[in-house]
Amino acid sequence: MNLSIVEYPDKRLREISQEVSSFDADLHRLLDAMYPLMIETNGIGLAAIQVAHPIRALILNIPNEEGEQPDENLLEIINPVITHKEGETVYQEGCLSVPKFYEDVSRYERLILNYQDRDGNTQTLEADGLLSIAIQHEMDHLEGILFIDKLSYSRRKKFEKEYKRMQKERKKV
Ligand code: QAP
Ligand code: CO
Repeated sequence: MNLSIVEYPDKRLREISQEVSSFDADLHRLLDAMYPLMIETNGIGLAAIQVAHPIRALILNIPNEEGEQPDENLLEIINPVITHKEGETVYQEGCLSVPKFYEDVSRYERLILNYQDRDGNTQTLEADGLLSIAIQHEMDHLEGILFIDKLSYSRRKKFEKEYKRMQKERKKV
């Protein structure tokens, strides 16, 4: 499966992702192809819609203290629902679909998540720290929401200007 990252301002990032109902070989093939792409592109999280598959599936691999992402730390999250959330935390986020731009975003600090794994089994996860932030960032993708949508009006304006300038530079090469 040949996947590539859909980048802002591509309208496909604005679709609402659909619930997964078949936990079949097609789903497994997609997840299996997303993982190496995420690692190659230095990502820690990737939603299926970012590779043009608008389904409620996402993967995460949060680096450990050594900055490594061993395969056994891969999380595959299907049809996630947040059942509890608390606190507030601010983190400088980025996104593979918004390359080379980072800005502070406010999120819940802690959450409890219900989701399904690749075989359709129900799982529960308690998350805080970067994992909690990443889950919320990736779940926003399922609703067509990007982290830049959460910026203040003035920061968003600054982003649009910088991003357009950067895209012009990228077209030259
Ligand atoms: C979402 O983001 C996230 O601009 C995952 O040039 C972000 O993996 C979760 C990336 C912050 C938690 C905190 C971005 C790679 C990767 C770039 C990513 C880039 C290369 C972003
Ligand atoms: Co993202």
